[in-house]
Amino acid sequence: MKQIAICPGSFDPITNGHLDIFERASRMFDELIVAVFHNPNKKPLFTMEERVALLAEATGHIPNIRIDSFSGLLNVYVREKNANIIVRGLRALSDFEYEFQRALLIKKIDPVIETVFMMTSSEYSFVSSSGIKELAKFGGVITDFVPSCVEREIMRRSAQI
Ligand code: COD
Repeated sequence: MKQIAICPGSFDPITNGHLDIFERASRMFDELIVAVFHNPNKKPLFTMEERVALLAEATGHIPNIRIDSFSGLLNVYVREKNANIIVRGLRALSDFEYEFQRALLIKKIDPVIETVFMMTSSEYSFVSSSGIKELAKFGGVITDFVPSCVEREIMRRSAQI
């Protein structure tokens, strides 16, 4: 049976930390679906369509990856895609506490679904979407931390950040 894994997130915007997780996870599963969550309570910098387009551009070199979006409960979406694995990245101990609780909650409501954690690569351990936006807002250089398409779009709209 084809092993499909889901990598859910806000990806506002995708960073090299996310990309590193996608590249490594795509080698572990037959298909990796990167799913952008539509959160009605958040005002993202990039619209859903923009985040999907940036993810598609940045991951064009990964053959078995698909970019999608979803709203509502993650476990329902995972089942809709005939998957049973959620991939999450871990940076620090603070990530672990949050992720551990969420993984246990998902396991409780849907025991078939497994959450797989991947450690960040050390060079990206401090990279976050919010940190990148703050760096860009105050004129910092973000070249080393995001795919070039993201740098281009952030620079283009730097007045809005
Ligand atoms: N290195 C490695 N991993 C990283 C890095 C990095 N530098 N930066 C981020 N990551 C990882 C994060 O730890 C995360 O695993 C993933 O990349 C995505 O990160 P974000 O910040 O873009 O996404 P989140 O954490 O905001 O995503 C939250 C979800 C959308 C997954 C969550 O809100 C959700 O599941 N919503 C659906 C509603 C639902 O079902 N809720 C109940 C579930 S219990």
